[in-house]
Amino acid sequence: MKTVIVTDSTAYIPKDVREELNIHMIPLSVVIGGETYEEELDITAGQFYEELKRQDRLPTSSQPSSGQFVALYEKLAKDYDAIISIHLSSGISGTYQGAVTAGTMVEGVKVYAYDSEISCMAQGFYAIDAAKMAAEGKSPEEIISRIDELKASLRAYFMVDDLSNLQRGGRLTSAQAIIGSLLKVKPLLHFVDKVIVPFEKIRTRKKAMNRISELIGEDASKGTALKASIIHANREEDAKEWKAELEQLYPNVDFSISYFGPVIATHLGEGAMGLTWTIK
Ligand code: MYR
Repeated sequence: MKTVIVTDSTAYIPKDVREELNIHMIPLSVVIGGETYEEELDITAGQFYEELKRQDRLPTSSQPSSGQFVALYEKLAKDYDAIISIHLSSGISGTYQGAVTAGTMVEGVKVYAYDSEISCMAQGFYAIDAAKMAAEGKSPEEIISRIDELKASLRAYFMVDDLSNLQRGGRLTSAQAIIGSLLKVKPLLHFVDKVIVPFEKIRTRKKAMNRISELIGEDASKGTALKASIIHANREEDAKEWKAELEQLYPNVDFSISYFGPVIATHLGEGAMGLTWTIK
């Protein structure tokens, strides 16, 4: 049984890694300045942040069309028996549902759509491990059971400079009153049951970062080997500094740096920063 991995652009897995591991990527799009761009293909994160400075209207995002899914699955059906298609949380995007629907429309290949219930490099961790296992000839069931294991240990916390983007895009589910009081602070956010909710109210960015550092410390002290990724929205220098601090504190954790690309940054805004980790 030959299995191949598909994920969407919001995993922000660099192109060379995707190519090396044979991970196929389906792009989501952003509309900025009246133009539609498929992220990671027509627009890089760097170009997006530059363009953002020139625009006074906020960008919007959209999921891939079912035609895009069907075209990719049909192409892969020529060479593979199974496709595991791993997507950003169904609580924040219709992309996963698009994969499910397209999976019922193609013949000659079995499509396993997988709801990561998260996004960005957390989803990337799943796709990367899955692709390594697919290359070793593991069955779809074995691969999915490994992704479930990573998911059970996955934690992700992030903060934004300004909550209004998330509010306007309708991706922060909380009572209006709570959101109102959060606007004055830098809340730590996380995912519960596929949607974004506040984790704790914290007043400053530095305190929020220290709190995240404490949280990974709790897991790191249990002795299980962990991999972690700092995710930033155009704050590469801060991300590097934080990585150096975290590496000193937790030498047994394997840290990397990744980014919030155009689609996710449309909702989080420039300056957002987060940390995700799971078992190695
Ligand atoms: C769409 O238009 O379908 C895409 C909507 C994307 C919403 C993104 C909301 C923010 C997600 C933050 C992920 C942080 C992961 C660590």
